[in-house]
Amino acid sequence: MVKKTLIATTAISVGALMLSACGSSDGGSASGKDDGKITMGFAQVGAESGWRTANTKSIQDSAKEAGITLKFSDAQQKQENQIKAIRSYIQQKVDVIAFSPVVETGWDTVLLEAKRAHIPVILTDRAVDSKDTSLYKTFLGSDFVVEGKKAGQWVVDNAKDADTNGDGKIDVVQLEGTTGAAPAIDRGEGFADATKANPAIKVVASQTGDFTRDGGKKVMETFLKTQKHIDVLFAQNDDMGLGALEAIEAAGLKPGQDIKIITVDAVHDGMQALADGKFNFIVECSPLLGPQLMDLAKKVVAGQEVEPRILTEETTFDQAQAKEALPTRKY
Ligand code: GYE
Repeated sequence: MVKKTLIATTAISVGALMLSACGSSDGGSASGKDDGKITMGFAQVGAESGWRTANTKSIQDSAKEAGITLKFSDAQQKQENQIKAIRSYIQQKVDVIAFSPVVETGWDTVLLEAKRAHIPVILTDRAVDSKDTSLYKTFLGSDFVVEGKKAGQWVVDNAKDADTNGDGKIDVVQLEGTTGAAPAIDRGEGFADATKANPAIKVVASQTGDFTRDGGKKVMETFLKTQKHIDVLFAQNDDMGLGALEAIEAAGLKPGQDIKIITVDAVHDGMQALADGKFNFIVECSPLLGPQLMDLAKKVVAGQEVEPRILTEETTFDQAQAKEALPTRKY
């Protein structure tokens, strides 16, 4: 465990030097346990999707590469499990805590406990809605509102095609992510915002599929039973879209043709469905946050200032672009 005697206001460029210089004040070592290594406690959301699997691998691989000792926990999509994990990391006196909050609300108490224990916290992937932004050092991840807007913009730009029964109305069903999660809230908001441009586009049903294939399949089955006609499905991640494919095919409809499908993530199976013509458009959300996260961890442990918000760079894919990108896709 690295000693936290460093002064945060010191110039950024000398931060790394300070780490070794300050350590010498307590017996010649930069670390309380003599190996100079940083220990990170990481409280992961779960293993709900292909995105999450790729994200976990990225974090584990990059920790190894960066020489950071990783304590990793899987909360199975439950906030109480994440809070428990964070408390245990505080007790174990890790050097830095990173986590991807399953939902936005309800973090202030445990984050305050970390702050009082002088353990810096980095948010990765998902945001919290805490008013007190001093409770964490930075937030690394995507802009989910922009992702939702890109998805909605596709419907606006392809309105003629998206009206699959040609009745002048574009009836959209939406599979939402986990209720209360930042990507579910923000993608929904972005989509609604972009589609306002065309009054013919209406979200006629919207329900959570919890970001899982199974959830996507079950909810889509209900939509297919309850809706007279569906022109477009907006699934807030690939996995729910992939689950919905099964329901659509089982109902005797052609995904990608009878129902246009837009998803978010661009994980391998989603990209395959897009290349196969079963999805129509994917908004990319990169799960490969590990390298940047380890870099930030080193900086905050060294007491350096970091940007409070670090955005991931992302693109979009249509069917032709998916075909081209698939062979070299890493996840
Ligand atoms: O889109 C979804 C996952 O928080 C960005 O969580 C992440 C989302 C991702 O389950 O597939």
